[in-house]
Amino acid sequence: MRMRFDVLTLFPDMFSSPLRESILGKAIQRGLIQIRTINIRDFTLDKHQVVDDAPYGGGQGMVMKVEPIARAIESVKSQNPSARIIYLTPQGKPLSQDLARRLCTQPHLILLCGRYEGVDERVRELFVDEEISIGDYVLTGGELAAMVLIDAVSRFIPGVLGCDRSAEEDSFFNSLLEFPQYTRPFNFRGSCVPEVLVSGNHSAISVWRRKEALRRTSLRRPDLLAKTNLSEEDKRLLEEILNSRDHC
Ligand code: 4FV
Repeated sequence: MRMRFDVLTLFPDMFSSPLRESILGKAIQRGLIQIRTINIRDFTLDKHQVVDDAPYGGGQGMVMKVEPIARAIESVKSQNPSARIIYLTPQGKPLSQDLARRLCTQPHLILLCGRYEGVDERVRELFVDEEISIGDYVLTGGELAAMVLIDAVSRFIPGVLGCDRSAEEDSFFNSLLEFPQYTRPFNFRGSCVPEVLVSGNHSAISVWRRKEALRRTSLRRPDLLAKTNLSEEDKRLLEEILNSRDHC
């Protein structure tokens, strides 16, 4: 399984270093993922290479013109008509672990990065297959959102996380937040690692980890807990947590 990401952007150099480091960098070297940047400005026909214009109806800011984007998309689609076009925008569906896992089944994604006030509406109507948001805030451009998506999706490609690790064990896998992690030293300025973690009792360790994941999720993201199908054991652990909290 390997994936190809074609990124349509006005700032291709933004992608040079972030994706070349560490795990993603190795995955690129090993050919598990391919990332190609395409400069939308290269698809203008006028000598000033204009890519944006004032919004019809007036208002602040500029809008990205449809023609250069259309030519850029058609040039990529001419090589692979089945490529799926994703537009990164705050108006898109929220990126999640489940959505990242689903996107990982697509061999070829075209990621469209907006700038200014965004793209002309006809880009959405005529070309975009899916709109995705990385969060309810406004960025200066879709490039960082595209990098976040590439990172989250690539982790599901077998081999990217290294032989023994799979994204299936992560936070949100069973839509709970991760349990606390510790490593040496055992005692740091008087703060010690929970005894159970050095007990060697693996069933006690997994119960402790499940309980701490439930505790953290119920405290920080009760919305996630509502979406989790809790086992009887989970409900018992949550009871303990709530009772212990009452007694705090
Ligand atoms: C964004 C987000 C985002 C909006 C205006 C680019 C900016 C500018 N993309 N998730 N949040 N995009 O803020 O994906 O064109």
